[in-house]
Amino acid sequence: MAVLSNTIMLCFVTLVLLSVTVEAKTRHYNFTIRFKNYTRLCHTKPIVTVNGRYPGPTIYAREGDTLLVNVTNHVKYNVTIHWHGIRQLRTGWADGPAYITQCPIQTRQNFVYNFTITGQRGTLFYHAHILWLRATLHGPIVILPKKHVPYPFPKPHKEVTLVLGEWWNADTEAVINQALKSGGAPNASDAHTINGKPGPLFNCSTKDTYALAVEPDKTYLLRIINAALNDQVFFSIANHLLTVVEVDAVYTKPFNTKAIAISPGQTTNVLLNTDKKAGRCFMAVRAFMDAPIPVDNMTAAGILQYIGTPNTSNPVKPVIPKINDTAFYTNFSNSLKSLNSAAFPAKVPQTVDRNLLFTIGLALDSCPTCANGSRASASINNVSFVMPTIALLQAHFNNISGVFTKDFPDNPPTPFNYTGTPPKNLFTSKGTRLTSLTYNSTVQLVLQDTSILTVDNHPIHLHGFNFFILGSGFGNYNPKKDPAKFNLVDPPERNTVGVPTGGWTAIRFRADNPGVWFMHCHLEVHTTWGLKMAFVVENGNEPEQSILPPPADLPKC
Ligand SMILES: *[C@@H]1O[C@H](CO)[C@@H](O)[C@H](O)[C@H]1NC(C)=O
Ligand SMILES: *[C@@H]1O[C@H](CO)[C@@H](O)[C@H](O)[C@H]1NC(C)=O
Ligand SMILES: *[C@@H]1O[C@H](CO)[C@@H](O)[C@H](O)[C@H]1NC(C)=O
Ligand SMILES: *[C@@H]1O[C@H](CO)[C@@H](O)[C@H](O)[C@H]1NC(C)=O
Ligand SMILES: *[C@@H]1O[C@H](CO)[C@@H](O)[C@H](O)[C@H]1NC(C)=O
Ligand SMILES: *[C@@H]1O[C@H](CO)[C@@H](O)[C@H](O)[C@H]1NC(C)=O
Ligand SMILES: *[C@@H]1O[C@H](CO)[C@@H](O)[C@H](O)[C@H]1NC(C)=O
Ligand SMILES: *[C@@H]1O[C@H](CO)[C@@H](O)[C@H](O)[C@H]1NC(C)=O
Ligand SMILES: *[C@@H]1O[C@H](CO)[C@@H](O)[C@H](O)[C@H]1NC(C)=O
Ligand SMILES: *[C@@H]1O[C@H](CO)[C@@H](O)[C@H](O)[C@H]1NC(C)=O
Ligand SMILES: *[C@@H]1O[C@H](CO)[C@@H](O)[C@H](O)[C@H]1NC(C)=O
Ligand SMILES: *[C@@H]1O[C@H](CO)[C@@H](O)[C@H](O)[C@H]1NC(C)=O
Ligand SMILES: [Cu+2]
Repeated sequence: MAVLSNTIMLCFVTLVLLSVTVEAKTRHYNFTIRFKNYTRLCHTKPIVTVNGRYPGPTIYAREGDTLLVNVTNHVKYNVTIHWHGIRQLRTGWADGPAYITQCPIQTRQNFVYNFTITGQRGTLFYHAHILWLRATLHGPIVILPKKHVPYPFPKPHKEVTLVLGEWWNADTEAVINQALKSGGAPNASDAHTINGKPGPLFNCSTKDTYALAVEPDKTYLLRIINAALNDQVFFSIANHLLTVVEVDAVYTKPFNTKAIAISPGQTTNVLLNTDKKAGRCFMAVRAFMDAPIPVDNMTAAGILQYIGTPNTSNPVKPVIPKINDTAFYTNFSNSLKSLNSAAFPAKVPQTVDRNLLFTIGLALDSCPTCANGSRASASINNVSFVMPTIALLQAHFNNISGVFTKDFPDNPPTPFNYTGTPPKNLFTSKGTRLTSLTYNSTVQLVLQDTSILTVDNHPIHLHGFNFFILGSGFGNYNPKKDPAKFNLVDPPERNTVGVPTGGWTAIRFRADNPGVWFMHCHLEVHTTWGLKMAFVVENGNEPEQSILPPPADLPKC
């Protein structure tokens, strides 16, 4: 007995010492996935939520903390949750994309996501990673710096999260199912939203207006998340400049801008100086679309209100770039640079072990039952990805054959003028093909948009890594001329990059995280159509260079 209590005492003392020196905490969250009726634009429908909330509750943590999120599924759909942008070093089991790293959590089942936030601080978000459930199943992740570590910018008076989303009056699963059946594009959303609310520029929506009350002469940190399903957007606040200080949980060199461009999957932290004495100003969200594709082109609005200004005062009109303002989008993207300070260096790989060129774009599949005999499709290097029925990571870890092959092409199978006159055969090939990467190798990947069906801007998201964006341009990537213009010093470091419409983007990353990592377009409709693939990063030679064993409660298929 005495020995036992001594041991307990010892453990206790060690734990206390550890928590004083390391200060890392384990934070517990319960996520109950359930339906709740929500009304927007005069339409009421049951939506899938976390704990009944839309957007979902914010997860707060500090760099170095471990999160234990117990997700219990009480809806009729299979569910998984992805912790978007969290690196998941050696813990790919907790990453979340269904049938890539885990089998889904089935109705009435639960799974505890267990992961540690290492070397990251800033704003990220979580969202469902199955079907179109992330339309309503998403919420912010706020990672504060370690205790006593300041921000590399003036300490804000207050911090605010702004989740940008999309609302459909119809059930979103019905929207995509109808599209897959007909072969055409799914219906666009009925409204964009700010923290779940479309705002007063819609009929029947005045009471669903997000309002932020501010004091004059203060600095606010706005943590902006694009959780929309299919639309890249601009965001602005009338009469105010925004100072960008962080993207995708990586600090940037600060710069001022009238508006930001933000793709689904991206996050942007801005400082807002409330440099007016009083007033009410619209904050606005509008889609960015510079290809001939119909989108939800309505303006969502919220209100920035100086405390003391009467609610009857008319808000200053929103100003926001035009829906097709490619020049603004390009200029904004090119303004982003890593902070690259002594404390936060940009560790850009200066040499390349593996060179990849991936075409990304929209195409067609044959579909005898569809309206035009064909169905919209999407592919990378002409492969439209086929989802397996057991998780790729499980197949990889347990050496189960027949689930996937490691022969994803490094280059387009047939070179052509990618952004010129489309080829005659628009049909894609099918496969569950992966690219194998050696542990700790450096990878350069050029993403090249195609004009096969139509050009479009694709926000490409890589799981398990941040990458550096070395350069981008319009037309076809030129391997002889373009590398001379690459930024190898302070390029932006992100997890999601919008590849220009009819253009290309070159990224680099170090494959230092063993596991199976999904890469896909973060426009959900394009993912559904097959614009996705995965990397297998093989284990290194040392034990700490290998993926950890799967958790005992990992769902089974
Ligand atoms: C989570 O739910 C369990 C019951 O299942 C409860 O004991 C625990 O206190 C809850 N934790 C939090 C952080 O709410
Ligand atoms: C939503 O409202 C409908 C109609 O009132 C009702 O039948 C349904 O049970 C409600 N669903 C939930 C999850 O509350
Ligand atoms: C997770 O939550 C479920 C109930 O929703 C509970 O039965 C289970 O014990 C919880 N698991 C842990 C590890 O807390
Ligand atoms: C979480 O995972 C770590 C390994 O990364 C393991 O040591 C720990 O026991 C796990 N915690 C729980 C509650 O399962
Ligand atoms: C999509 O829009 C069309 C045309 O407005 C409409 O007829 C159809 O019902 C909509 N689909 C869904 C699933 O709401
Ligand atoms: C709101 O309703 C009015 C009158 O019915 C109509 O003219 C206007 O176009 C509607 N606006 C929106 C955004 O639906
Ligand atoms: C005035 O608007 C603010 C938000 O802008 C809101 O919090 C407050 O309740 C409103 N007051 C009245 C009396 O409507
Ligand atoms: C917005 O989109 C709708 C539907 O595609 C279209 O009819 C309308 O003309 C567009 N409005 C503007 C201002 O572009
Ligand atoms: C943007 O759209 C407007 C019409 O809505 C058109 O007049 C203009 O030429 C377009 N700009 C570009 C750069 O395509
Ligand atoms: C590709 O097509 C575009 C558009 O037709 C054309 O401007 C360009 O010169 C072509 N490039 C090559 C290498 O043929
Ligand atoms: C990865 O490679 C870099 C450069 O060669 C080296 O500095 C680093 O130590 C390696 N990391 C691991 C974990 O092997
Ligand atoms: C849920 O996932 C399991 C395992 O993959 C699958 O067998 C089942 O059909 C799925 N259920 C639904 C409703 O999709
Ligand atoms: Cu896309």
